[in-house]
Amino acid sequence: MQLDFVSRELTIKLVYYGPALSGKTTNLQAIHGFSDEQTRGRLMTLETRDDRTLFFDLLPLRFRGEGDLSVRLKLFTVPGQVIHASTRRLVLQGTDGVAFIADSQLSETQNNARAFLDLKENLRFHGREMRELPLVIQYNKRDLPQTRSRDEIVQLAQKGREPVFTAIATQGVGVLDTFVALLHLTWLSLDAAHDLSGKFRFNSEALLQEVITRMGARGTIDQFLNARLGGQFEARRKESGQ
Ligand SMILES: Nc1nc2c(ncn2[C@@H]2O[C@H](COP(=O)(O)OP(=O)(O)OP(=O)(O)O)[C@@H](O)[C@H]2O)c(=O)[nH]1
Ligand SMILES: [Mg+2]
Repeated sequence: MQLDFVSRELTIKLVYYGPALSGKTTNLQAIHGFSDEQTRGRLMTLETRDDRTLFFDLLPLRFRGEGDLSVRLKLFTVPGQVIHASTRRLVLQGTDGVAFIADSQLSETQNNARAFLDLKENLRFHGREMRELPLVIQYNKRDLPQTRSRDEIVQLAQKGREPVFTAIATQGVGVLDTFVALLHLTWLSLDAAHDLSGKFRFNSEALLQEVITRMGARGTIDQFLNARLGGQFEARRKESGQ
């Protein structure tokens, strides 16, 4: 998080993490597609011919907010391929929240687990613990055959602490639920650590509602948050004010 006192602007960094080809870039493309012109900046992607992120993607978004702060979001993706380990570590630095994009296909189970462990290790490298990080999980590619069953995902979700969502990112399904939940959780953590709502009369509900509206969606914040299959929304206190 960065706070510019002169322009009264808060910048929040969010990272989409996960195994190769799980749909991280596709999530950002969908968010870019939903956002109105005032909100979205240029989506910067750097890909090889076969769709694979080489370095990272970055999508900047801007919201008016309410109270004394406007909000900029920087959404990053990491490159999922195993060989890009050092880039993932770099991109993760100073992040305020993470969306873990898992691939629902049964054949990808091991790759999901490996990437989750990789996330944990890279957080540790930066002196941070996963349980303190605002984290949401998305099981993407629900349209494909031979995926984990919904019941199985519900069971996993109910065992864990992190809110879990399902998605078909190529169709935009579930993308906003994941994003709204991540922003909600991240805000709770930042607010718990820095009392932003007290200091700046900032209203996080107004921000989330603005996000939903500017993405051309209908519905209440609760409807988005309630799309989760399990897990909880609770503030995770940050150990440092990065
Ligand atoms: N059928 C299906 N395909 C998807 C879905 N989401 C993404 N894809 C496809 O999966 C491929 C990989 O998607 P990307 O978004 O590039 O994956 P990534 O996670 O960014 O991959 P890396 O950059 O290599 O880490 C692309 O061909 C997408 O169109 C989905 O929900 N369903
Ligand atoms: Mg990518």
